[in-house]
Amino acid sequence: MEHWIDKIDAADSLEELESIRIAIFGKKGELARAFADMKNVPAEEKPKVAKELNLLKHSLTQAFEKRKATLEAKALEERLKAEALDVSLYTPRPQSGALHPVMQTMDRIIEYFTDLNFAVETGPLVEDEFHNFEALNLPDYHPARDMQDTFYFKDGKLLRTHTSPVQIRTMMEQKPPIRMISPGAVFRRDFDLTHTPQFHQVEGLMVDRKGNVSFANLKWILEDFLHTMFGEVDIRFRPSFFPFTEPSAEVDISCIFCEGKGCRVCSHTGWLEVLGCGMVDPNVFKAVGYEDVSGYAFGLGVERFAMLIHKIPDLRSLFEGDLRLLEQFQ
Ligand code: 2NL
Repeated sequence: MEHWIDKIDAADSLEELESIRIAIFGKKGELARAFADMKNVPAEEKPKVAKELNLLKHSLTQAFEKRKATLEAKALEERLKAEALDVSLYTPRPQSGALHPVMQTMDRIIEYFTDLNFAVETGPLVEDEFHNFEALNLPDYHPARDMQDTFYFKDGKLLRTHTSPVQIRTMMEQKPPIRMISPGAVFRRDFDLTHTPQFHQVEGLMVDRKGNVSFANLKWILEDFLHTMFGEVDIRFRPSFFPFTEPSAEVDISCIFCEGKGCRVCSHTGWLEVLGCGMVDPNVFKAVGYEDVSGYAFGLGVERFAMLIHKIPDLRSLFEGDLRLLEQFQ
């Protein structure tokens, strides 16, 4: 029966070894038969034959375990080889697009107001003087028109200098109450370190029956909005002037770069101007045919918000399309 040891050693696979195991060690296997044959061995030889059989069983078991370990190691090695990953293999990185940081900021601003049931309205980029200026209490002789250097077309049309004409159109189409924002691109003939000819605004407008919309309502929503956007900052309202609001205010937050101590970004004032607002001027309501109403309005520049939120020091980096900047906003 020693030839079984050779068979075990020659087994090429775990499957083959298993069938050999059954043939030797199984219930009807060689060993079982040999032990059963013991009954035919003369009594005086039994101890000797039994001892030999036990020794044989022992060496077969050892040979089997050894071969099994070898085959298992081989199988593992083959599996590892088959499943191995070549980590040095070049694979191009998947390119995933993302919204530009200015549009991400725009979306956050819009989300704040839509959560409060403000409608989102849009309008044409090419406007006329009525919707962009006259209806906003800016007659053509008004010096305030100089505040906004306008791109004019030959036919007298113009690129809108703010999104206010969207509010004018909305008020002319809908009856009060109005609760809306107008996000979008605006254009001014202004190009230097801190200005680009195209930028983005979000303006807001709330109109209801006279007495139902107050400056206190305006203060509450802008303070809540700015805390949502900038976290725990101090906020102050400064008296200001816009032709389309009376009274008017500009709103500052405590400088998020120096926490109000004074630095280059805030010109050592400790404050950053972030938006303009006021109560809608009665002349605007007259122009759109509204009577016995009151309302508040506000406007902000999205690029400025994006730069402050992400602490981007240079306006130009927003428009160069440099992937090293953009990839940081994925
Ligand atoms: C700023 C200031 C402002 C408005 C925009 C507005 C619109 C209508 C009527 C009255 Cl239809 N007001 N818009 C009001 C106050 C300020 O923007 O600094 N924007 C960047």
